[in-house]
Amino acid sequence: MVTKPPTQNIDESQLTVGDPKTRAVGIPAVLHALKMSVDQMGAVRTAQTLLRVNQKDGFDCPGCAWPEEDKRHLAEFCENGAKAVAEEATIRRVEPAFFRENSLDDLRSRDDWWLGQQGRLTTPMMLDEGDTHYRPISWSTALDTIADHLRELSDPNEAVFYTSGRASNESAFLYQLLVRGFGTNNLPDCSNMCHESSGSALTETIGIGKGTVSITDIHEADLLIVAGQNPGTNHPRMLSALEKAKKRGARIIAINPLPEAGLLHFDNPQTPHGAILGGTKLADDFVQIRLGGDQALFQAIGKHLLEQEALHGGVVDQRFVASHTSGFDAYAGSVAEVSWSDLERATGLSEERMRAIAEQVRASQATIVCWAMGLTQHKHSVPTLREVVNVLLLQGSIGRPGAGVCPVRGHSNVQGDRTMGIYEKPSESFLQALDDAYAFSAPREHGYDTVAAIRAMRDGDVRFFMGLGGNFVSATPDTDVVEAAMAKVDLTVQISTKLNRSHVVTGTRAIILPVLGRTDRDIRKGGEQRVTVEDSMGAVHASRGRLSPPAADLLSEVAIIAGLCERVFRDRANAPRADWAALEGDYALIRDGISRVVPGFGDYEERIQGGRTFFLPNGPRDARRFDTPTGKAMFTANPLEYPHIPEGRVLLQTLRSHDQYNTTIYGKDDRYRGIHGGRRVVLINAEDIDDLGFHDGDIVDIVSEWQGPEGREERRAEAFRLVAYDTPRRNVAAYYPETNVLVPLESYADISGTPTSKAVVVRFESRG
Ligand SMILES: Nc1nc2c(c(=O)[nH]1)N[C@H]1C(S)=C(S)[C@@H](COP(=O)(O)OP(=O)(O)OC[C@H]3O[C@@H](n4cnc5c(=O)[nH]c(N)nc54)[C@H](O)[C@@H]3O)O[C@H]1N2
Ligand SMILES: Nc1nc2c(c(=O)[nH]1)N[C@H]1C(S)=C(S)[C@@H](COP(=O)(O)OP(=O)(O)OC[C@H]3O[C@@H](n4cnc5c(=O)[nH]c(N)nc54)[C@H](O)[C@@H]3O)O[C@H]1N2
Ligand SMILES: [Mo]
Repeated sequence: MVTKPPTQNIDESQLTVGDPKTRAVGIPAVLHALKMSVDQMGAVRTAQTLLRVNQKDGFDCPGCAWPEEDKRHLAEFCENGAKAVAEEATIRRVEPAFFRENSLDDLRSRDDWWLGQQGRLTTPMMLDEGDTHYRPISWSTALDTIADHLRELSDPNEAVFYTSGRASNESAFLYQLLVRGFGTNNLPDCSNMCHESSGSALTETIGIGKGTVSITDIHEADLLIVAGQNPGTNHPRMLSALEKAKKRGARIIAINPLPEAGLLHFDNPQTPHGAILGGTKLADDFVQIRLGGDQALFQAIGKHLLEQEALHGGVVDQRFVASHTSGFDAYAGSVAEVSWSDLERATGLSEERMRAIAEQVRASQATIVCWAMGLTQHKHSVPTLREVVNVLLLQGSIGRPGAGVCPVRGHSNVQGDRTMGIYEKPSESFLQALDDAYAFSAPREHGYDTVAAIRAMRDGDVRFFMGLGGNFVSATPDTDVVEAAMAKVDLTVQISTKLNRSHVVTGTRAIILPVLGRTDRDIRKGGEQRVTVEDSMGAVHASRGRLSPPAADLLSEVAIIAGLCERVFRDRANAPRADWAALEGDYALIRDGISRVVPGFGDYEERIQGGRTFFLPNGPRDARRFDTPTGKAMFTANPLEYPHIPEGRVLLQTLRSHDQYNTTIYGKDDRYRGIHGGRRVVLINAEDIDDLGFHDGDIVDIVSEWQGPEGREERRAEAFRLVAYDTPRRNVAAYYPETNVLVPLESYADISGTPTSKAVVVRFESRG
């Protein structure tokens, strides 16, 4: 079976384009969120639910990983958090009758928006070889079938276990134990496509793959640089923190090819000032950089700072550099050599402009750089982030108040999942601790990351795939390749809350295991359970669902995984030892296991009582301790890289609209960018439309071009409307996941392996 992502059932006839907004949130956002919530949940459940988001005894917002403020508002939610909650807490249901009425072929002709709109999954479903429809099965048959299949593999490395970032600490920890107990490290995760570049660059340079700031640091910073991030849509609660910093006198520099509304202006709906009086101007300086120009910009800042140091002194924190860093000379040499004309070409900014930006950095006593996908999804993302670290190290802006690195994570527990060992390259110390705690010997050989897993599936080396959440088929690059690869697997299993494309593009056999979400009450034998999560700033806290679950016998992620452990490890000589039924009945027993394996979780249970939050240890932040080979923070010298765009071509970034959560599409509007009623648009500079011989509003195919080992490869996404937009010349933007079909599997970041979702060379073709 080779399928094609659907285009036939998509109606874009209502698409309209208006003026983009220059300010974010305000009352319209609140009304919009409430309307969607009431549509999905009804009025009573809306009230019950939204008041519980991010409260001390409520549930953690599944929207994003931005931390909560210490002093919580009664309704600590944002428009897009409310949408994420409504999507999960919907009263719509996908029951066995739905699968009787809709064949697999019908479902394959639907896009992720339609699939998601059908509601919560309620019953385990199975698709046998040759079946045209899924049919219901019992929980025990489902889990037995999976365990039997795993037992029959000739090598544990024929199995792949994917994780998305909503899994709690408890389920993620148990999942990696299942996988390693079974005998493989094939644990690709969404992080491979997300902040892997941040993890790679930070581990190497400062000795920890995480950010070094807390929310208080954000409030106390002198200068906040927000690069490659669209917080107004993707981390709206961050705007309140930026506003607070601003009120204390911080400057904000926004670095982005697009003038995103949330970067420019914020109307905080929770204060009268924002709701009525016109809100806060956020960015003092908007830097409209070219796609992939950030490495050059940070080199330029470093170059200017070093020149000023040589002329006048007082710029570089000499004490910090001497005592806490290594590699300074090589770094200084590399930026001295790079030419301003190359930096200008890479960024699209003049030398004068870049020096003016650098002057703002020089004037700051405490600088924080925040970033997201605009910096991590390029071929040269790791060197780009090393340059960010270089600039901060020059001024000693790491490990002191109001200063540091702030990779802003996506999924609400993606950082926690990695802490729990969801990683294809686990450290020896982690594995040793796991072995000791569970009396077995975990495999040492590294496993597949996301790109490697797809290759192995494509090549017929994988016979089993399981997804703990997520939507592997739609989220990964090179959709056609992935769909064909999925079909080569014998059994694909998805543990999911909602229907998505990964349930309908399957292996020979497929199983859907419906699961409780964050908002659902989780009662197991030992009583009502809570789970824990880690936010983007390394703070851990509990989350407890409050709503009645979509079906009475729905299991939690923990219960499903514990059931599999029980079955897979039965009669196995080298397998983790634990009382799986007891763990399933009381998650505190899992937390006890975590506290024995993962550093920083001592007294876990006590530290999360009463809604309390605790911080995990962080060497750079806590004590300017850098756990690198030299024991110091490392300056690095990185040759300048930036994308080269061939004649007649443009560079495409794939991004999120305001109405989606990754592959979950809430609706077809992108309010801040002025797009309504459709998603198949390309935002492009008006002069480029002219130069390429098209007109604003033309419908075109997007064709990506990639030089593969066997010559030039082409990939096509059909029927997109060209929309004139304020973006740099030859830099265009279109929504993910519709454009994932264009991203070549082999186009990924050096070192981190993250697909280059923000840099795809494309051309346009008129449609016949
Ligand atoms: N509502 C909502 N919230 C979400 C998500 C969601 O889909 N919806 N997804 C969650 C997840 S998993 C993640 S990872 C985050 C994603 O959060 P973001 O990273 O904000 O998401 P993107 O839409 O990919 O936006 C990328 C931004 O970077 C800019 N950009 C692109 N290329 C470059 C570049 O080369 N340089 C610079 N300086 N800027 C560039 C784009 O113009 C855009 O503003 O959000 C999380 N939160
Ligand atoms: N072209 C392009 N591709 C990208 C990106 C991009 O910017 N451009 N961004 C990348 C990034 S940053 C990321 S993080 C990935 C996201 O990749 P994924 O994490 O794989 O995708 P999501 O769309 O977040 O997954 C949504 C599905 O998760 C399931 N789900 C939701 N909540 C729960 C839960 O509590 N438990 C369980 N078990 N399941 C649940 C639902 O069934 C839902 O359909 O996509 C990546 N792909
Ligand atoms: Mo992400």
